[in-house]
Amino acid sequence: MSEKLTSQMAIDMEDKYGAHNYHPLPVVLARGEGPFVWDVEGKRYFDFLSAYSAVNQGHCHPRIIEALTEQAKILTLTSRAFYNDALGPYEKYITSYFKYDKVLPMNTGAEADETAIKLCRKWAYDVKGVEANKAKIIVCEGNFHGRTTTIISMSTDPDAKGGFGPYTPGFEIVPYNDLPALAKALEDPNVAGFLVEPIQGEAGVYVPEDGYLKKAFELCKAKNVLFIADEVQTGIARTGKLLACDHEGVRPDILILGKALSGGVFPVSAVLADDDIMLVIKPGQHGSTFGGNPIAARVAVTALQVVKDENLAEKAEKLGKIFREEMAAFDSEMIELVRGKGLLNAIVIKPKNGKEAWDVCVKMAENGLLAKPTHQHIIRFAPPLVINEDQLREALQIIKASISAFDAMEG
Ligand code: IF1
Repeated sequence: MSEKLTSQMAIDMEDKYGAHNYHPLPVVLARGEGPFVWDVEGKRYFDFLSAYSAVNQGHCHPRIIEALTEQAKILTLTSRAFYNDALGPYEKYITSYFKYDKVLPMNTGAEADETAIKLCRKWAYDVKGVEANKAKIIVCEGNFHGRTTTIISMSTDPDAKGGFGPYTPGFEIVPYNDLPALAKALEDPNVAGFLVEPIQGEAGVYVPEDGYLKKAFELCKAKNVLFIADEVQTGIARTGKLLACDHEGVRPDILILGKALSGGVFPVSAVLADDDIMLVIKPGQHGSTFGGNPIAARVAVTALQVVKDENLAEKAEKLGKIFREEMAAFDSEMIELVRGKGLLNAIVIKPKNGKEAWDVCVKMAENGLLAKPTHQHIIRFAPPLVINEDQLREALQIIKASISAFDAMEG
């Protein structure tokens, strides 16, 4: 009988046998259900990271697990060399759900962003008439769109970008939430697209001023430039609307989805666009072994149905307001500000006696709530959208008590 795995044993194994490309909190999880996860010793936590907004529907949602397990018994992967009986119905469902002509199914968020970049460039050459290999895509300072070599080529984060050159050309960087800078960059006739997160997640839940997305969209339209929204993290009801762009009535020319598109049970991402853009990619010009596989197709349909059936966008809107009101009213020397939309929120921590956001996260873990700093002083709070009001208020008590423990310390 092999000995029971303890947290320390699991941590030691990952350290010895796994690449050191992460620095996790010292918590070893073994089970998840709804807004909760349990570690190997059986301790329960509120999950306030949701796998970076991939489990919006809650951990192991029964309907999504059912779709996963049923399809897994029948047909898992055909490749796109052949048709299958799950992809067409999924494509019909998701294009109707988000109101676009077509979808290009991929697996990870980065792959979807890469797909959007290729689609935008090809549209620039075939439709806009940009000279071959001259297409440019505007991105924002503080952007995060994934970890591939091309995507980090447009990053402004030294940790994400440094040491991985040479870089892919064809990207212009402008400050986020800065319309004059965008307008200036759009003067270049070779600009094909503007790729933007409606709220910058990794940058620390950076919410742009009201009207930024709408005006940015209008500036792009005036210059025949594609507005590309990366909703991998902000989409699927996270910010209180189905898409973060919906807060401003913006319909992206290219929409990028991932993470919660599968409810966190399988890698599923998607790029949506209308025919005049999507059809510039011809057979053999793009694809992926697992893209649009039958499991992904069945899981994504169910995950999207759950979002609608359980009114997750409305819940996120209502509970997000409670979260921000409660945290804004909480009097603490360590809280500089609270910001966010729906249930994508963050607090900026003012260090005290050498204690920083990381220490607050360790204390919250001790008290039964998991969250992780993004950058040194910002803690992101993003629970599964299935959390109910009582659970949210219980979680708020844990957050406040954890921070108060540091406030109580003498300076
Ligand atoms: C990690 C960050 C969040 C994303 C947006 C595309 C992708 C992501 C807006 C790529 C992925 C994940 C990646 C994960 C941590 C997490 C993250 F901290 F890295 F930046 F959420 F903010 N667009 N974000 O947020 O999707 O290829 O990962 O499926 O790399 O550590 P992916």
